[in-house]
Amino acid sequence: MLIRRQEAWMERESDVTPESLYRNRRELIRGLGAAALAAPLLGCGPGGETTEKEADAPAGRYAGVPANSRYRAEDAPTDYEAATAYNNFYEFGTGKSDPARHAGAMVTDPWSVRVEGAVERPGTYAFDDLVRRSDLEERIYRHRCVEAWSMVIPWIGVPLATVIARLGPTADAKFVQFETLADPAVMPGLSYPVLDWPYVEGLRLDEAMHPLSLLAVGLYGRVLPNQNGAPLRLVVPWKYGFKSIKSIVAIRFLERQPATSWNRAAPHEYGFYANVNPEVPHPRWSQASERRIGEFRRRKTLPFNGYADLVAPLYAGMDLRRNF
Ligand SMILES: Nc1nc2c(c(=O)[nH]1)N[C@H]1C(S)=C(S)[C@@H](COP(=O)(O)O)O[C@H]1N2
Ligand SMILES: [Mo]
Repeated sequence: MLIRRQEAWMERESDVTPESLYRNRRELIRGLGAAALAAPLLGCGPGGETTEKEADAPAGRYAGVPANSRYRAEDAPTDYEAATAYNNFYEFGTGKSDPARHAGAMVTDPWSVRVEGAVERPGTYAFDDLVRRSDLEERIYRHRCVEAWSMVIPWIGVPLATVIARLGPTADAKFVQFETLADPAVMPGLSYPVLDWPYVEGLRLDEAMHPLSLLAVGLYGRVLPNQNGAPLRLVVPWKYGFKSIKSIVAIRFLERQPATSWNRAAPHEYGFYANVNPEVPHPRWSQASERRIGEFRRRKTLPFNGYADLVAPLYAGMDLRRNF
């Protein structure tokens, strides 16, 4: 059953026509232009709740957050429309449009995150205590799903290392595990045993501390839409997208390598590391190329999703075919 569902991934891709993805490109570009102009006026307004209306406005809550010029993929960003309408968030269903349809019911404010395990300052943290406005920066990252489609997304977030350093992992902490909300009242996907809920993911501590690892709270200058993992999701751009766990409610510091959802579901198909690697095919499809959403021709997939110069040293001496 599990295998069937996963094969359905590939087929569902054809549901999204190039037309629907291109539809709003012009509108988006105009919108972003307006946002950039409006930022000095609107960007520093009072904080507080961002309604759906506000998120749709030209300048979102995070307009004016400084761009980090070191981390700007040169590729053109994917349409906002596509990035927020074509999602994987299985708690809301396995179809690509299920998250956008259902995730609005998830309450993301107030939000708190449990910090547990081998850490000096464990406890339950309110969102604003974990992520401060002054932490935030914009980074444009490539985003490569294990299903062989990709996007380019301007995220707003805080380096994961900044948050972890404040929490103070102890010498025993070698890994970090993250856990997603699992609320059957708002997540219809939890009724199906596609994965063992709650969704969990993990990184080695040095991967988590790597400057590329980001805790995202927004995209395109706006608050993260629920379907993209509001209010707080991981972004690890050199790994397949399933590592970038959404709507995080717990961060756990551990001595041993933690369980991770897709690895537990199909260990021969989804490794713990899940580094983007065009040379290691998924057992049921090639990873040598990808379909960039909004483009017609496939692109070659790059080792570590194009971030090899920054992250390859993390894996020195490892056999990346075994540790896939
Ligand atoms: N909790 C949770 N996190 C998740 C997923 C999920 O189903 N549940 N899907 C993953 C997968 S497979 C991908 S490709 C990305 C998709 O992120 P996006 O919808 O913002 O593009 O989220 C990842 N994080
Ligand atoms: Mo994915």
